[in-house]
Amino acid sequence: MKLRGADVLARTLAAAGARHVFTLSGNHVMPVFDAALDARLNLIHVRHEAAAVHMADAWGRLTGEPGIALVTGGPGHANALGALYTALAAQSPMLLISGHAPLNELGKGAFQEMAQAELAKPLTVASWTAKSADALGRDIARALREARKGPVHLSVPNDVLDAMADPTIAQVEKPEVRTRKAPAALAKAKRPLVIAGPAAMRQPPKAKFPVIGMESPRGLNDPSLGKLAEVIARADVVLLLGKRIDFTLGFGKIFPKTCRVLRAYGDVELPEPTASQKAWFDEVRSAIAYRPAEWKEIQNSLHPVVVCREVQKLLTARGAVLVADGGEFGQWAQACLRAPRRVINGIAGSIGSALPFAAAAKLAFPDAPVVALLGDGTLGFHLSEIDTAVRCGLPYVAVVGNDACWNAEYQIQLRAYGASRAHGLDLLPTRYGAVASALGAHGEDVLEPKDLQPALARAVASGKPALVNVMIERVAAPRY
Ligand SMILES: Cc1ncc(C[n+]2csc(CCOP(=O)(O)OP(=O)(O)O)c2C)c(N)n1
Ligand SMILES: [Mg+2]
Repeated sequence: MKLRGADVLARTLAAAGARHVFTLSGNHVMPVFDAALDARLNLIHVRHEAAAVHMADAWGRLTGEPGIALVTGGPGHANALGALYTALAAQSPMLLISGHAPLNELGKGAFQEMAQAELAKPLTVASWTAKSADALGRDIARALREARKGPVHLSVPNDVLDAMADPTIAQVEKPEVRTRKAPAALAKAKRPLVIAGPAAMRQPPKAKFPVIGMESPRGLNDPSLGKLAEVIARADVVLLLGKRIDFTLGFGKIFPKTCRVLRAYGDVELPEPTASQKAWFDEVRSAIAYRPAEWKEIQNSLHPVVVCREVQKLLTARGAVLVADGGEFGQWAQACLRAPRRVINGIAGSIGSALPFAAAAKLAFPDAPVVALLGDGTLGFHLSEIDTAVRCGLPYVAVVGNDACWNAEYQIQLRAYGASRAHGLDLLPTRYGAVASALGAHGEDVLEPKDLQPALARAVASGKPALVNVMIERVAAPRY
């Protein structure tokens, strides 16, 4: 018995372990919606295609299993593309499947015809168009294998989805993990450092070496890395683990001239640290942990430090997930908050992903608290995803630092052009808590410091997706 291409696609995904598909419907992919029923794939239907990609991205980063996004052809695909940039920079395991005009109409002005695979190419580690129903299962299996390195795109023409196909379901074999020994220079170094790219950071080698993750476009000025710059300036050997020398490392200029910079990819076995290396690692850890002592004195205000102090109490539970995104407030969140799991917008420096990230995190870890912090400008990108969270029952807590401003850019104006030339970056002091309530979530608007803690407590207790909009002080991101 033959199966439709769409059934082969859905069953190959399911056989590889996929359970959820983040999607926005459209003519081209309706055969896959139909096939998802028998393949027992759960559809999470979003409000914008970029949100589906962000969710697949967060799912991939948090679970290690490729997140699956499914969108329609042409404009649906185009809407999804921007979000791939964030996933690419984060080396996220994920697959974007886009519907596509039928092969037999290409070049004739087909409905929503577009050079989709070409458009997605620079945003992915692999991107192509399926050519036949019989090969579709193998296409999906290959896509899932390639997706271990980063986002992959596959366009699936409508006629390929509808054609009858060989029913053999391609298996996606688990990769063989080969562990290599770290370069010998590392064991002999006096002041070694291991700096990891995003993927290596998520699976750091088990070792007593501190592995420093670089996942901020601010590089050494990433406020979650404290005074790391001071210890890097003294390192004698640096091992870059799955990390290229790019702008985040000042194109190599951040390392002292005498420092040896080595590179490794994949699973690396780090040496047992010597006694003197252990003492050095203590210095490294305390440099990273550095935060200005004055912060403790900030009280009785809605300064971001005060907001984070209250939010930290929600993140102590086992497996708690911190999501941080967007602007100066996002930088405060990264500086102040610690959690067992963290997903941030990352090296791409693209704002807007927080609510989709939080929804995917809650789906991945239903029993763990998920708290997202984001600016008010950032919130606007995917505000309607609150509806998705309500509909799908994904009770995260989003804390919006509302300074009625695109403050990160406003701060650039202040620094570069002066206060008299700061313009164009105001937002309104909108009561986003009320907006969230209207969308069926739990909403809070916090205007006074005394209301913050009770509002957060009610948000958690509501058991619903919750948004706590805090009218914060407009301050620049932390610098040490
Ligand atoms: C997709 C995208 N568009 C624009 C920017 C530029 N940008 C970075 S931060 C920022 C302001 C964010 O404002 P908000 O979310 O309110 O945070 P705030 O800085 O006010 O705390 C902007 C516009 C970006 N990084 N990514
Ligand atoms: Mg703002």
